[in-house]
Amino acid sequence: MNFLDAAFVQDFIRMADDGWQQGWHERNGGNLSYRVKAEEVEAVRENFAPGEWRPIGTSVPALAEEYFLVTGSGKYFRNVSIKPEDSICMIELDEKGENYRIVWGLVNGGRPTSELPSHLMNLEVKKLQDPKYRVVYHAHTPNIIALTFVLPLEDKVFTREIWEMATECPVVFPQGIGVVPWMVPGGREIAVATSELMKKYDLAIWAHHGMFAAGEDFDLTFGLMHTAEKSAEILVKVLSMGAGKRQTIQPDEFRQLAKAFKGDLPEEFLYEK
Ligand code: 2HA
Ligand code: ZN
Repeated sequence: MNFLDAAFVQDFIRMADDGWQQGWHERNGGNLSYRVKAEEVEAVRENFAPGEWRPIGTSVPALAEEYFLVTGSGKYFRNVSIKPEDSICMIELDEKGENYRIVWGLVNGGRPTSELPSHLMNLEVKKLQDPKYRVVYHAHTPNIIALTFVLPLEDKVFTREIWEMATECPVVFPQGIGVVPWMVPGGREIAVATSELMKKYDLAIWAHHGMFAAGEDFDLTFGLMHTAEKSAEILVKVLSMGAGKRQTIQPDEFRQLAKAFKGDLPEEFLYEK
C-alpha cells in the first residue's frame, strides 16, 4: 500500500491540519506522535528506506522496536497536509529503546520533532498504564498559555478553574490537569517532568508555552486538547470582563455531576474557595 493512502497516516495528517486551523501552530510550533499498530506497520512496510541510527536522548525500553509516526523538527503544521513527505516521518526504535532511525518521510532531510524525548516518554508511561494509548499531542494553545501568567502554577488550581468553566470538562478529563513550571523545552529534563505528570493525568500544561495531551486515538486526543483550551478561553473572557465570577459550579455540584456520569472526581480538586 502507498504510505500516504494508509488510514492512520490520513488521520494523522487531518489532525495536524485541524490543529493548524485552530491557530495553535504558528510557524513550527507544536508536534504530534502516534504509536503505530503492528498491522499498520506491515501494511506500509514496502515503502520503508531505513536511515542511520541516532540517539533519542533518553531511554524508553518499554517502546523498544516499535514504530512511530511523528512531525519533523522545524517543520510547519501548516504544511503537513500540503507536503506530508517533507513534514513528517515514521521512525523505528532499536532493541533497547535508546536509538531511532527514520524509515519513511522527511524526504528533504531533517529530524523528528525536537520534543521527541517528551513524546516517547509520555507514550511509554501511557502504554505501561494502558496499551490502548497511542497518541501524544503538543500544541501552543493561546488561552491556556495566557492563564499561566495569572493563575498559580498548581495542578489543583488549573484543574478546578478549567473544570468550572465548562460542565463537560470534569466529564472529559476527570483525572484533572497537571502543570509543569517554565522549563527549557526540547530535552530530557522537561520530558521527565511531563511524563511524571502523565502517570496521573492525560493533560499537562507547560507554563508560558503550551499543552500536552495523550489519548487512545486521534479524535480523543484532539478533542481533549480542544475541550481544555475552549474552557480556558471562557475563563480568559470572564477574567477580561473584570467583574469576576458572580456564580459558578460549586464543589457539591461537581459531586452530583460525578454521580450522574458514574465517574469519580478526586476530592483534592473540590476544595472550598
Ligand atoms: O517548535 O513546539 O516545543 C516545536 C515546539 C517546541
Ligand atoms: Zn512547543
